[in-house]
Amino acid sequence: MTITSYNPADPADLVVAVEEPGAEAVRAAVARARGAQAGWLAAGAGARSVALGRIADAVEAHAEELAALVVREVGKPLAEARGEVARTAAIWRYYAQAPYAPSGAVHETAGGPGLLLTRRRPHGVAGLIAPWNFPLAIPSWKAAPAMAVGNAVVLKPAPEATACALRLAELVALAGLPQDVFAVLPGGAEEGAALVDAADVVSFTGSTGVGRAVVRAATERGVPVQAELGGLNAALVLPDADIAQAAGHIAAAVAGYAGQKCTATSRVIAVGEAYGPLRDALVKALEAADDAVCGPVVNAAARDRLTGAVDSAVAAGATVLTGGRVPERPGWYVEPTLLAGVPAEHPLAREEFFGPVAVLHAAADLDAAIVLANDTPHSLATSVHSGSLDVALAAADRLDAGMIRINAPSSGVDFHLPFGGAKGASHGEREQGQAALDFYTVGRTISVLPAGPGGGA
Ligand code: UN1
Repeated sequence: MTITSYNPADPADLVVAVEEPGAEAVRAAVARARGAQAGWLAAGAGARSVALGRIADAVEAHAEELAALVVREVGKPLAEARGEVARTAAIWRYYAQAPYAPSGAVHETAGGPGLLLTRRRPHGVAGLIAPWNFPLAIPSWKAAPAMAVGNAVVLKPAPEATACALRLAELVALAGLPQDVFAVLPGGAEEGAALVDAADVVSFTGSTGVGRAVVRAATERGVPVQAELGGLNAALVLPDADIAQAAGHIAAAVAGYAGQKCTATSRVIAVGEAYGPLRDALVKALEAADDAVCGPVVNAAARDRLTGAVDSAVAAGATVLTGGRVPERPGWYVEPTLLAGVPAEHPLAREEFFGPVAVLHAAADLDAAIVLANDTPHSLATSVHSGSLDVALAAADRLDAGMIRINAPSSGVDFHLPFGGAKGASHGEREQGQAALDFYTVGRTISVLPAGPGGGA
């Protein structure tokens, strides 16, 4: 079988075609990575720090080329692609300091002489399964912390982002990394399953269904696993919000990169009097979201799923406030779309569709808005728009999302802070920041007694 990826803006443009390596090749890559890992750890904090810094340099030195590849392979608008490349370099630079971070602590004994130490050590080989929507940043925010603390890495990218991952591997090699410390194995379900079966620690970002299977398989083997899954993210707009600003942020979170982020907004909840002005401002902002903001969706199946869901919501009584059509042009485009009156149980109001489509709800007051926002197992990122910090912070306490963004789009991530969702949106340790360094290590407790006669029996 061949893995192919096509340009979503120009489906005739084949970006890459590679032979599917198969499960045996994955096992061999993990074995080679395992062979390289001890040397990578033994090289020491200084060597790992320098190597990660060089990867950041290599990404920066090829920034425009990388951004163009992200545009071509996964259809991300250029400004966002450039932003992702800059974030990718920043991620490697941030984790280049992590090898020097303390890896444990010294404790007093409960009684008698001696020392008690804790020390965190790498697991071995990290198996990383990444999605296509952040084809450089997500592999990097998994790989960089794993490598900083001394793991080797085998990455299986999504087929749709194969060329980006292979280019990242070339740049890592250019940075002079020891061989087999960072390997990319393109592939699909077979390679992903083989990686989960062979790695010492597993990190997955992708769909809820596949993620659950990955968690089950890794747990069965007793290896640590984290999974970042789908989000059904709400934006709450209070009557005291700056409505124009809120509409701008929400339009960016609905239509930016055609809504293909697990942090995108798909439910807009207007509280009380905010409804009318927000509806009008949001329709205007979505209609202004052109190719520079929205872009195509990743493939024809994604487009058809989205338009099918919109049509079925309309058949069930919903009103299209804007969008809803497929523009007549080459490429897999869907107009930024806002619907009102979508029945509460309709899939569009309950499931992640991963496209530039949102539903608008009215809530009588903040309490009702919070009940509505929390009524999903996919609680990843929620935005709250209000002129009162007190109100927004109080609301944040009652929202069960993992990421709460006040007067900001639900999408967007601070790469140095823990990232993850509540309830079914995530499994296991957070990604990024200190949480990532914890995830890619396991603690040891070391008890030291004095040697010789003074050391007790
Ligand atoms: C962002 O909002 O900038 O897969 C990043 C995803 C998330 C990352 C979102 N894990 O879309």
